[in-house]
Amino acid sequence: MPKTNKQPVVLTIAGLDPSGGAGILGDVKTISAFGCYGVAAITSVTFQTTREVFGASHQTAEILRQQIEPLFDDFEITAVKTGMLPTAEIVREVASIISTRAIPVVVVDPVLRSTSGFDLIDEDAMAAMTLHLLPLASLVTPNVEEASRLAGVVTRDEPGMERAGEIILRMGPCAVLITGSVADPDLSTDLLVDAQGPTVFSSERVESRQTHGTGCALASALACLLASGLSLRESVPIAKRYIQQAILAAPGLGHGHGPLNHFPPDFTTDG
Ligand code: PXL
Repeated sequence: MPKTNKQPVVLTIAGLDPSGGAGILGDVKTISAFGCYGVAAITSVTFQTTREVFGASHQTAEILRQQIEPLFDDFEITAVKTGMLPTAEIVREVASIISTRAIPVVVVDPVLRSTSGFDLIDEDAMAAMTLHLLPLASLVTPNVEEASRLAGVVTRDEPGMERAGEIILRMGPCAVLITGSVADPDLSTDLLVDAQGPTVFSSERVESRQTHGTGCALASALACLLASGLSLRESVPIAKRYIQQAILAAPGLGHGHGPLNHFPPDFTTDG
């Protein structure tokens, strides 16, 4: 009999990007890279390449529930990571499922728009996310544009990011990580805001077009690290280093914003 090796089970509830860089395919690859076991439920089937999103077929709340409920009956799910939640109906369903289960880690990536500029969720979904889902989150991971829209303030510089972080924190999550500050073009600066106050995490920025799905990968990496028992302040630098290595080792596939290498050869979790 093989020795049992209980990996944390991480559920991603997100869209399908058939080109493999973002959404559940990118998430499950990231989850595997962190030694966790990935399970997934599809909120929307998008039609896209690395160049462009052409459209999407959103799932109903009923179809989403039918995917998720059996997973909870079969697995002990340590972390849930949410991505593209395209409609208010879907957001409310996800919030309802999460609120009736004891899930130790809930990471909400408030995906609003694709890198190529396609709106992935509607206005009602954004309002529902603020109202129903953010209060259930251990961590919410907006980029600066998403943070601006959620908080209704400009987040171009560090004081702006801090203000947005505090506004979003008051919506109910335990912590907010705002990513992708452009204040210093040489640095990748993220701001964590939680009950302990604001903390800045900076690393060298990697200039690249191979960035499709970086937000999905960062949120999935954080879900895994938190599921493995690390603190937020331990997890953020590791997740940032993973993204940096995944961009540096990108395979250069497709003709647009290419995918990451979700299994970067030089990456280890211990620095
Ligand atoms: O990177 C944001 C994102 C998230 N989820 C899905 C996507 C995208 C971007 O295209 O397609 C399914």
